[in-house]
Order: sequence, then C-alpha cells, then structure tokens
Amino acid sequence: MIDKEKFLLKSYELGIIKFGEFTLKSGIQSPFYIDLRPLASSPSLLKELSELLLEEIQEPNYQLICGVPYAALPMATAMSLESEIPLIIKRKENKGYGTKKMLEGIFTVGQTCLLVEDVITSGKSLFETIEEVEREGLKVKDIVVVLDREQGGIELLNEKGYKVHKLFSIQNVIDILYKNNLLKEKEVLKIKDFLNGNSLAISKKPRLKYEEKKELQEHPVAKKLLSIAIEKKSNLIASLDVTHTSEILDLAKKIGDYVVAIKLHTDILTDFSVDYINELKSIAQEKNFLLFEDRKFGDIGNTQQLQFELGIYKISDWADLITSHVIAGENSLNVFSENIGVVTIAEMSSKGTLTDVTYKQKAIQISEKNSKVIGCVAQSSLPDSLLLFTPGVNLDSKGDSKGQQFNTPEKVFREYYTDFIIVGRGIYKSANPVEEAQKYREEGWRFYEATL
Ligand code: 6AU
Repeated sequence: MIDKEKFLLKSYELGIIKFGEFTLKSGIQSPFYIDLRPLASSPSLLKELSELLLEEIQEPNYQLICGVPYAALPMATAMSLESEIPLIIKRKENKGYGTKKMLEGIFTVGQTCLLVEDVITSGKSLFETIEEVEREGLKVKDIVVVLDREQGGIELLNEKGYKVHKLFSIQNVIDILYKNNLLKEKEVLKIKDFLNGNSLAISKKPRLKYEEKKELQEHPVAKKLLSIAIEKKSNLIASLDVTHTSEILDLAKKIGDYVVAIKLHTDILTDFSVDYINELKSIAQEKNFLLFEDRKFGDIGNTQQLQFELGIYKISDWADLITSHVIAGENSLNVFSENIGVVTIAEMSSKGTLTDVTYKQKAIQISEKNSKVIGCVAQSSLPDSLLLFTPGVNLDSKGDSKGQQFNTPEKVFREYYTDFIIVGRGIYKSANPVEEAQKYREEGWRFYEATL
C-alpha cells in the first residue's frame, strides 16, 4: 500500500500547490493555487497516484475509464495501464473533421465508465463530461478526484446520484503540510478563513417565469404564445402526426383547450386542402392555440422561400410558427416573414444525432442574432432570450425502434428548464387522447411551477 501522506509530500516538492495571492479564473483572490499537471512529469509519482486512485473505489464496477480533459488525461491513462481497464478519451471540442466524435475509443452502449478529475471546485467540468459520456449511451456511477477544494462540487454531484471518491480534501492537504512544518499557523488560518467564506457551488438559479420571458421577447408570436401559456396554465404543444385531415380536425376540437399550440407535419397528409386549413384556423381561434408547422426547412434561402410560400401548402399563409434548421447558415433564415415565429433546430432528440455541443452552440449564436427566431428545439438549456421547445417527451416509453429517445416532463423541466413540451404519440396514439392531453398539461405545469 502506498502511503498517502508520503505521496502528498513528494508531490508538494514538484510544486503542485503554491501559497500566496492568486487570482482565479472566476476573478476571486485565493491564498493558494493548485495545479496537478506537474505530476505527469514524474512517472513514478504518476504511477503511485494511479494506484491510489484505483484503491479509492472499494467495489469497482466499471468497464471503462475516462479523464476530464486535459489535466486528468495522463492520470486516467496511468490508471488504465495499471488496472488493464480500457481508456476512452473525451475531447474538449469536436475536431471538425474526420469522425467528429466527442468520445474516442472502443466502447459499447450500456457500459459503465469511471470518470477521473484532478481538482474539483464547483463540478462544472465534471457535469459537462458526464453529459457527453451519457449522451453516448454510457453509464456514470463513480467519479474519482485527486483533490477537493471543498467548494460545493461534490455535494451537487452526490445530489444527482453520482458517487464521488476523493483522494484528498484541501483540509487534509493543509493539515499534512502544517504537520510537516511546510505551512505556518498564520497561513493555515488565512486559508481556512478563505475556505469558510468561499463556496462557489453552482447552485441552480431558478428559472424565469413566463411573465418574465414575455418581457424579454420582442416578437409578437413569442408574446402571444407566452400569453396563452399563462392564460391556460399550459406549456403543452401537441404534435398531431396523423395522415388524414379529419383526424387532425377531430383531435384539435377535443384537445384544443389544453394546448398552447398544435404542431403539424402538413406534408404527411394524404388529403390536404385549403378548406381543411381554414377549418383548423377557426378551431385554433376558438380554442386559443397557435398553429406550428414543423417543416424543418434545411436548404439554401432561395429554395426555402419557395417551400415556405408556394407549393400546395402555402405555409406562409397560415402558420404562426415554423421550424427551420440553420444548417445553411444565418442568411437562409431571412426568407421567412416577420409575422411568423421561427423556431430553429439546435439539438435533436434522436440517438446518434449530429447536433453535438459545437453544433448547438453555433445554432444558438445564429438564433440569438436573428429577430425572426423566437427559440430553439433542443434537449438542454438555452440562454434566457430564447424559448426552449423540447420534443421527445413521453410518460410511458423510453424511445422507439427508429432512434427517438423520450424523457419525462419532470426531467425536461427540472434539468433543462424547458419552456414548452412537445408530445406526439403520447397523446395521439393513446386510447384516450383527451385524458392524456390533460395529464401532460397538468404534469408540464406542475414541474414548471416546481422549478420557479
Ligand atoms: O412524441 P413523438 O416522438 O411521437 O413526436 C415528436 C415530434 C415529432 C418529431 O418530428 C418532432 O417532435 N421532433 C422535433 C421537432 C419538433 O422539431 C425535433 C427533434 O429533435 N425530435 C422530434 O421528435 O413530430
């Protein structure tokens, strides 16, 4: 067994902890600074560290090891060599060419991955890594960290059900250094004072109310949608992906009171007509909901304009909201009319979607700049200036055989702070669509209020 104290003292000699006055990334003045990267310059210490970290997990139950980039990469590599458990590598950013994967290495869906982190403060980098790893279908149960700055990160991770094992806390380090005459009492007191007054925990701020969001929105359709939500106490958008106009009209009459909008894929209808659209418009007016055409435009601006205004559907004549990809760049959105709210597709719900973190960030940038865009379809939180529409919501199913992945209303409100849930088969395929629409409306509103 390696002696932890001796290991720490040897590491200290490498300069992994410095005392004095340091400005942290957050702007805070700290009396100490930790940088574990020099450990990689001592192969013998790195090897000892890997053994210590592996010993921390008393009941190992993982098939893969992954280090949070970059500082923990050599540590995770050393642990993999020591334990003969395969390593996977998480990229900090997508390389933009080749396979564009965020996780490199050989793994299969359902495997459990141990995460390794050098220093934990608020846990922000770990949460980002967990999101990427879980998105690839891997499970995260255990996390091992070398040093806990005791500023709230571990508690947040524990709350979410992750088990965090730490080799040292900053208190341990200070005690060991003091005992070995490497720190003076005055310095110890200064550090303890700093630790007591500085909790950087990223406690989640409450979400904005629909009333507050309405203030932030300039677009009349966004304001209208939010007004309907407030009035009806509903954030439910029903996606009626059926193929006959009579079915849509029938469902619209039955569930119209419970929804803020009905989402359509008009190009799947076998009997589209102008009369149908007129009738649907009058139901929408009577029941106070908007018409949301999920056309997902994805072409150059000129073609999108033709698809939007012409053809047999003439979407521009009747839709209140439309969806559009941003794949063709920001100018492709200029063709949509001012009176229609554009919802961009920033992140898709399906397994293996190409809309990774980098894509989503770029889609958000485009959306924030364009006054026609009122929000995005996404599976994670957005800036407050954009409304978040989340499809892939279902109370009874985890997904389908064609790639769709479902979440519950509770998850999308609690974790993403979504604004509107989009429910398709959960309603129109059920034996009693009216009951289900009421149920989704109640659940959606309950969890919206729970996160305020
Ligand atoms: O609840 P479902 O799976 O029966 O229906 C989900 C609806 C479908 C999809 O075309 C749409 O939501 N959708 C979208 C949207 C709204 O743009 C994006 C996405 O990523 N996933 C998704 O399911 O009509």
